[in-house]
Amino acid sequence: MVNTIKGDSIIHNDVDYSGKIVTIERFILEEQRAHPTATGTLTSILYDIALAAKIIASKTTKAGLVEILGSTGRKNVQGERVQKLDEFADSVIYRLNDHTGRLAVMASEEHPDILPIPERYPVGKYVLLYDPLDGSSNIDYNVSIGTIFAIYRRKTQDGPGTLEDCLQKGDDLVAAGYIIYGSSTMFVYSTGVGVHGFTLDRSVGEFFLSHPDIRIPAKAKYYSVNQGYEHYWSEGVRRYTEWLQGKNGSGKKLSLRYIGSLVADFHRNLLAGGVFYYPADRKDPKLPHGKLRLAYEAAPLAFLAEHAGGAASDGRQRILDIQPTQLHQRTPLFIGNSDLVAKAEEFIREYDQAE
Ligand code: AHM
Ligand code: MG
Repeated sequence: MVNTIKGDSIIHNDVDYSGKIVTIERFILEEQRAHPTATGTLTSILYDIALAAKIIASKTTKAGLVEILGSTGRKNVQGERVQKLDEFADSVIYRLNDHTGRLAVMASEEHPDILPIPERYPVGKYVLLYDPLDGSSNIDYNVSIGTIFAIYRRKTQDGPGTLEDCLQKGDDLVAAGYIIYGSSTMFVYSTGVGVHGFTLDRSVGEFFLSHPDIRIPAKAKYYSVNQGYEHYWSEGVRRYTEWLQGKNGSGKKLSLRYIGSLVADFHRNLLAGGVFYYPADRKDPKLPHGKLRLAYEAAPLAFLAEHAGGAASDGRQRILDIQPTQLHQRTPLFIGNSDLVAKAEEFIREYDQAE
């Protein structure tokens, strides 16, 4: 490791960090200063999530090691196998946020009910919903996984936060983001003013601004869907897919990329341009409305997509307009470049109206 400091220029591990070195802390603080009425509470929640991300990242890189590999043998609320790393990520996020007096209530994809703040701690004005480790079925195969989070202002006035505080439309989001544990760890978030990405430098344990003001490129490269489920799709989704493939003279000819890890699929399309979709799934009668969860997956990513110039829909309406009625509600999801999402709605309107 080589560290050279000459005047303002810092060379670290042969990387030149000359000029403005923007850590995630500095960036979030500068964003806060732009809002004179801000109290700093949201800033602190974002720091706490960034810290959770570093702790989770340090474990995900050891996922091949015996002590955390494999299943705990228990099932989560969705009836899926819970792996140890999910539980670890879940508890790190909860424990870093339960005592700060910033949150009124939390909810996690891993728990059937809301997660109250313990009585011994003060309650705050924000609500945190999170999917601690999305794509966890990929852990055993060394494929990228991610954390997704959504922050709302509480709706109730005081006392412990309630279910009502957690059931808010995506349009009411104050901030949302994700962490991708991939070939590098990145933290990507928005408070409604642009979408910004930070890359973790493991050697110093800090996130540095690497992708300021991300915009989805106008020319899309990829479509991402589990094509193996094609036989379960509606006519509209099938024809839409053909359109993306350039059949029937659409002129599109997008490449297919599907990791099966939502954060990784979304992240790639955000940077390269494209559309990800997980339509209503008919193979499993328990999942008539798709697999993905509105509160923990679709809404926060929809918020990011829109603030990066893209769009997100359930095929008929904007994801951010959907009023959730249940904590673990599922939704079909079409997310990415606006024109591609609009086209999905068009096909669904034309062919799937009767459903
Ligand atoms: P999870 O929250 O249990 O990890 O499930 C969600 C994941 C997403 O990351 C991904 O987009 C999807 O499931 C993949 O599902 P499939 O294997 O059916 O294609
Ligand atoms: Mg998930």
